[in-house]
Amino acid sequence: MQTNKRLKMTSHVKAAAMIGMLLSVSISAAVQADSWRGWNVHPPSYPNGKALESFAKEVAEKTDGRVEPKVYHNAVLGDQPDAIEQVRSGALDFANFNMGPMGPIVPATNVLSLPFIFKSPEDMYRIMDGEIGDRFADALAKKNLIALSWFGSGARSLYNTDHPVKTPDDVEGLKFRVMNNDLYVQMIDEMGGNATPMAYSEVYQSLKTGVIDGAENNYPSYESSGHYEVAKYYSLTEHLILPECLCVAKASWEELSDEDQQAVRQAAEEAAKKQRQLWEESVQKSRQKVLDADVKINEVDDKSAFQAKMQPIYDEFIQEHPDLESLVTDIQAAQK
Ligand code: BDP
Repeated sequence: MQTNKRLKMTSHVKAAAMIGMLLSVSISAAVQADSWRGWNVHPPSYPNGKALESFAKEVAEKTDGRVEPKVYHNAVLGDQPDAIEQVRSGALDFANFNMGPMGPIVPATNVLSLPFIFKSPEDMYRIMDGEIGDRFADALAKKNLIALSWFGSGARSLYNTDHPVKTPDDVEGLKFRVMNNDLYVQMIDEMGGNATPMAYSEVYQSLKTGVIDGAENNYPSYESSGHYEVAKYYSLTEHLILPECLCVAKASWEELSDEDQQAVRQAAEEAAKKQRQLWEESVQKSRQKVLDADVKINEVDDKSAFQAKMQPIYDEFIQEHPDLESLVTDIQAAQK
């Protein structure tokens, strides 16, 4: 039988054991499933929520119930930076994390946050599924995060409560919420605006009360968070195409037998496939929903005008992290 370091004895089992000892009857210890707790920032209806649910189901099936994962949606277990720490320490067993807020913990992942580094979500998938993706997984593993597969999150664009952004000049004077990463503060700064890092859960209220004028995200998040209700101008800057991981805590991973690791990895790969399939459909649905709610969507006049503003970020980044230059150039070379 599969042995598991986390054997949990319930009070019933303990009582039974005592009775067994008293009666000098040998009883075999009952093995309870290893209950895994998983974090998700999104609602269960979001593609990532659905993919995590199917991951949980597959893991339970493929391990014959030795691992029983449960997903906690809507960030009820904490905001993303906090949840990353919880998975790193093993307090949580798995999660779907965006690579944006991962930067302060795993510097290599900041390469993925360089604006416009990926030309399209398809390029991002192809590159992350190959040898370059493995280099990011290695960097994550050094920080106790086992990345088993990569989810997509489309392209992020700017939105605000005041006016359409068509050129970098239109960004001036606007204050945007960004994810927890100084690179994004610099990104908005270079575009000509102001930025403040803030938890995702606080953005809606902050837009409503005018603490910020805007934020940036993909269509499904812009819609499911309700931000579109208050920030009606969505401008297609498409400045970030960020991968997300399905990550397992190193502590939880190492408790698994080889066979169960194999099963969990397979379930994670299937979950990523499902998430990517659901993604496109979700983009279209969200786009339609926000249009029906009178959101004004606009193309920017010239994307390369925004892109040109990002050069100092690349220059500084490579100067500060010479060891990461090859990752940047390899990603660029893979898209030529
Ligand atoms: C969404 C990501 C999620 C982030 C959120 C944000 O999927 O992980 O927490 O953006 O902006 O697109 O914080």
